[in-house]
Amino acid sequence: MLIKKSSDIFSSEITPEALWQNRRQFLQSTGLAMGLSALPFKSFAQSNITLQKLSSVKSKYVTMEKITPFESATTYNNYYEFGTDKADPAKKAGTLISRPWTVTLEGACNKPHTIGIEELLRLAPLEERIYRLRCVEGWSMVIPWLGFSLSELIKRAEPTGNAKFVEFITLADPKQMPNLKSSVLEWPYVEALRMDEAMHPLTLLSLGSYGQTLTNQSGAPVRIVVPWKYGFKSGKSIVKIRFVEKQPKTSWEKAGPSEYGFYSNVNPAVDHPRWSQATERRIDASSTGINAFLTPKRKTLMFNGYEEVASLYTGMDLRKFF
Ligand SMILES: Nc1nc2c(c(=O)[nH]1)N[C@H]1C(S)=C(S)[C@@H](COP(=O)(O)O)O[C@H]1N2
Ligand SMILES: [Mo]
Repeated sequence: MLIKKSSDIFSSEITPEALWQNRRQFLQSTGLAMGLSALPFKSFAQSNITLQKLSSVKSKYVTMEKITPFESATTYNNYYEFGTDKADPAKKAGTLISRPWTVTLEGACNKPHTIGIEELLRLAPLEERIYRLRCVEGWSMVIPWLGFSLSELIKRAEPTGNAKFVEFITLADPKQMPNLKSSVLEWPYVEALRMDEAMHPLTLLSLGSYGQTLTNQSGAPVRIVVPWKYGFKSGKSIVKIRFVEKQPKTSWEKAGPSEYGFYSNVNPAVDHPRWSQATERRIDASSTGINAFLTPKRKTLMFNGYEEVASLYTGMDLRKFF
């Protein structure tokens, strides 16, 4: 069924056991069939490894919708550091060095620190969360992420009362990223959330997808996923998380302040100045490239269907704070 009542597809539903088991079998048959404990993480540098064995928690954050094929989700990407064409990241992100990797937490917090990727992978049980991702351009996907709530990491830094916003700074290394020579955006790619948005349990720190570590084009080795906001709020390849008092300017706000607001909540009632946001096209195997324009449109849902976040915006005019 293409059109469902929005209440049918909320992410808070639990996948029926049978479907979940099928997914497990599928995941176990993909990737490397080896226990993670058998090898240290260092030996996995650059290759995608199965994270299945670390994924012990059955998440309540799943949607029943058809999962976007891995092939589509990893060949139709936005990662402007590697080029602005949807096919560029898959072709060019092979030069990204995702190990060793550290994430530094700094700014308005009692415990600023740097954490390595191996420690990050073990910070909290990895959950498989199946989220819709809605790009501001009008396409969407359904992706099985692996990760845990960003709040787990934020708590460790003990943000102070001055930490009103959280800034996410991503990797910007011209040696690894060919398109940093272009000025399409200001580098590094910077995104930010209000503190309560960053602490919301839906906000995910993702370390994998499709049962394995993130592919480079998907934002290896660690990215943010904020499912109720347009995709550009979900920064890839995060190196720094900074707690700040003032609302930061993000790369997209700097590039087009009238088009890309700080909040960027998915909202079918507030159009982008140049196009409607009322509908979207779901990307799948037959809908990439030129075929994307032949895929039937579906209605975009308020907050991308994640209505549990509505209380974060009580009393705010979401036309003004778009
Ligand atoms: N560092 C960085 N993060 C980024 C982007 C980018 O260009 N650079 N593009 C954003 C946009 S516009 C979207 S829609 C999502 C796309 O994620 P996906 O390619 O994994 O679907 O990543 C976001 N994160
Ligand atoms: Mo996007």
